[in-house]
Amino acid sequence: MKKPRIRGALLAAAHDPDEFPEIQSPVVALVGRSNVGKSSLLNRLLKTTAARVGRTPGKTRGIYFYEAEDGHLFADLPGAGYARVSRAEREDWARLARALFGSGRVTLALRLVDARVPEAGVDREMRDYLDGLAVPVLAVATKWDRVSASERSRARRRLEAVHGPVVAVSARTGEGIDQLRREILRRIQPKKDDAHA
Ligand SMILES: Nc1nc2c(ncn2[C@@H]2O[C@H](COP(=O)(O)OP(=O)(O)OP(=O)(O)O)[C@@H](O)[C@H]2O)c(=O)[nH]1
Ligand SMILES: [Mg+2]
Repeated sequence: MKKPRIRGALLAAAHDPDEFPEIQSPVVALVGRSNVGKSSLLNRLLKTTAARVGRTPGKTRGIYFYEAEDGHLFADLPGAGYARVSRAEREDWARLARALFGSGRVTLALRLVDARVPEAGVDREMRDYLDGLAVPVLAVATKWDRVSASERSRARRRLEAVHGPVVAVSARTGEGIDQLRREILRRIQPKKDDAHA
């Protein structure tokens, strides 16, 4: 009998590529430096509290795969490049990321940046990393609630000068989440014409 699946459920926690689940659906990967808000955003997108959120950077260790209600998967990656992580942990990140993107199943990468920090060094590393892959990328500015109303247009201009169009979201208030969900679906769903080809 087929195992009943709970929406937004954790499918696998992989600390090694050997532990990846069998991937048959498109994968949306969340990439960004430690503490940028990947897991918090994921909880909002999934309407769960399944993903572990932390005050201490480096909360997410392996790649966590979740099943979204729209049929695709989300992959929550560990935070990249946090200064205190060891060389071994950096190598782990690279190995996991290489295996994930090498699977050919990642149809979209959400590249998260902090709305108040146009581009930290690690963000640039992530941008270069993703630019080297043939994966579509959507830039997402997190913690938008921390940008005051009077600062918002200036903050957006600064972000977009570096990243191009960004979707600004707050996992705290839920602002921008519906828009992000729509953008994700628009990018991962096959176009109507292709479906009949
Ligand atoms: N104000 C505000 N705080 C947020 C938001 N999203 C996340 N945070 C806070 O930022 C911290 C880090 O959030 P996480 O979701 O664990 O970040 P992460 O990118 O998954 O971190 P790692 O797993 O360590 O890579 C936590 O203290 C969150 O409560 C947001 O939209 N607004
Ligand atoms: Mg996390």
